[in-house]
Amino acid sequence: MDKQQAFQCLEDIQNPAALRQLDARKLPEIAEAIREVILSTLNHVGGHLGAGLGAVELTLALHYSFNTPHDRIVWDVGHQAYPHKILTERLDKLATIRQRDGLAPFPAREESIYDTFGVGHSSTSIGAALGMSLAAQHQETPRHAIAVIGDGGMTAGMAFEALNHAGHARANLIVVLNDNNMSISGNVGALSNYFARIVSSKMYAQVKAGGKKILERIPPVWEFARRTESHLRGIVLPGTLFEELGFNYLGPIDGHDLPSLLKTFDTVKSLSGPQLVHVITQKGKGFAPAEKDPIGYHAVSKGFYHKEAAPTPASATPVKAAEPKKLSYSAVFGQWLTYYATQEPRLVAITPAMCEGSAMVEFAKQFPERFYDVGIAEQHAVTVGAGFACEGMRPVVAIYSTFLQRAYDQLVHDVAIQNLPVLFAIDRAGLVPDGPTHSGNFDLSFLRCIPNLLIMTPSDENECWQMLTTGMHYQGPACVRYPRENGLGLTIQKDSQPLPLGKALVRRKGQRVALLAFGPILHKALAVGERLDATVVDMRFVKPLDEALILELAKTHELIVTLEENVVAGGAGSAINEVLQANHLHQVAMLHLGLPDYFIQHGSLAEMYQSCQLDQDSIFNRIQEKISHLPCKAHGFQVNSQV
Ligand SMILES: Cc1ncc(C[n+]2csc(CCOP(=O)(O)OP(=O)(O)O)c2C)c(N)n1
Repeated sequence: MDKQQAFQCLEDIQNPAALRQLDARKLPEIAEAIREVILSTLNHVGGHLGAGLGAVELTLALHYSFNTPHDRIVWDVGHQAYPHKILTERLDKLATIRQRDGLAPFPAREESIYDTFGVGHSSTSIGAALGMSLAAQHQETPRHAIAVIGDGGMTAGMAFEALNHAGHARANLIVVLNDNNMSISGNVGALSNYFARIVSSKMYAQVKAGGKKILERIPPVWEFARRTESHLRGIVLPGTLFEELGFNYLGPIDGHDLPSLLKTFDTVKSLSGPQLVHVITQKGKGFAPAEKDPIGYHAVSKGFYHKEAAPTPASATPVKAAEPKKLSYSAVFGQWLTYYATQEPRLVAITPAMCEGSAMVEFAKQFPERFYDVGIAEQHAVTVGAGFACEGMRPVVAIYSTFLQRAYDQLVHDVAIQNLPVLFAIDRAGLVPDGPTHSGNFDLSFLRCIPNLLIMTPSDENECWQMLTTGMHYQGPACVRYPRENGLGLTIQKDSQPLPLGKALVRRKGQRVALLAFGPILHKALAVGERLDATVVDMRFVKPLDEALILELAKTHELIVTLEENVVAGGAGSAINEVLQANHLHQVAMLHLGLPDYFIQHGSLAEMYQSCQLDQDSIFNRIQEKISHLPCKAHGFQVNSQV
């Protein structure tokens, strides 16, 4: 089926009600069309691929069997919801996904009545669907609530907290465990092994049923099989774990076999109490490269699939001068980790299921015994790090800013109160194109109020390296927070010494206005500083602050501007204001530039900065505007229009 045929096939099925009018025998053709639409669209715009391809039949079967949107389907994480968006009135908008004013990357309640719960972070679906089920009970509204959760999502404590509650409440809740044996990396942990054993024992049972007659004619083999059977029974009965938690277990079933799925969902609809349907799928199903490399095709950039592009003859390829390679901050962290592990034998590295995203693949390869992927379990990642630190090890917890939100109490209670030397490498700080669910906008505000923390904001990759080293040398908890972006292409000074704690760096001396920048926003400040002839400072430390320098600048300048990619509320700029107020320096004017008090929707980074006036021109204009309100404005500021 080509792209045009695929779109034609789906145009008549704009919503699940229309889908439910069709003969079930038509569903495989629709599945093929959905895959073609996803592949061709993502080839133009990029996005999450593998999980959606793996959930096509499951999505079709759910919308076909249940009366959506009256029945509530809650997707976990939401990166697998592209087929769902296609089937729920958004086929024509799929090409806008993840773009400004386009479809959100994940289900979003404001986008569609079919998106019952906003997601992006994993392992929320069971709890949310349980709430919906209990609400239906209160409201005396008969409806099904269905949580669809991956085997990766199931590794989080939250998922088990919800199972525990549902089993106890005897709620009418259906949990569909979409088991593809993958998180972003291969799924890890004892639970993942348990799922695999369920599947293999079921397969064994099927082989046994079909092959018993043949096997009986070969006694030694049958004897072996019989013994294996009793052994398997001893270690795993399908679904025991869930049944012990009060769920009725159904499965495992082939998640690409539509008749099986439909039959199972029809059965499950008539049952009351908590139900768990275990569905086996293949991530990337239907697209061979993604089936083979599910990690590489978890998410794709545009142009990943060259079916439509004319092949370029090798001789016609223009020879480009090699550009200096700009490493991402994540890559710098990954290199630092591998380098530093050779110097510090006590170093261990922990990731909550983000080995690739946090650039730890090389470390994991070189130091497998010092690498811990703990599954999607941010809270545990922090606490297990604290345990390591208690015993004199030097744990590094690599975690995205947005996911650290989950582990706040662990950070305070397990690490900071005990002043344990855990180094936090906080990635994806600030805005990211996925929008509010994944942006790391709050960490400076929620970190700086915790006693004992050292908090550093590198403005380039060299500083990032140095700060990681500084954090490793520090005898307490330390945080280095850096963005998703690339650095400047600098050569890294690998043998650099730890930085003096709490010392900022004056990068430009100017007059009257001082720009105090935290993190890579420094480079916008430097450009604006040139135009205004302002002093520009790379603050480096949010905690401890360079108080002496701040006080001096406040005494010698008329306006202090703070810049950070964090919400203004309670952020690093507020910290500077606190210092000034505590020292009775009221005469200096202040302007805090940072992220606003609303969520910034997905889009390109440039668009996101513009929308909240954190692009370079807006920064300049906002400072100019502030200057125009200063009491001494009559003196006039020299603005260098050439820069
Ligand atoms: C709290 C949280 N931590 C980490 C992530 C990053 N993340 C996105 S998808 C994913 C893997 C999910 O695996 P699974 O639930 O099995 O879904 P699959 O992709 O296999 O369908 C991870 C770790 C996240 N979204 N939320």
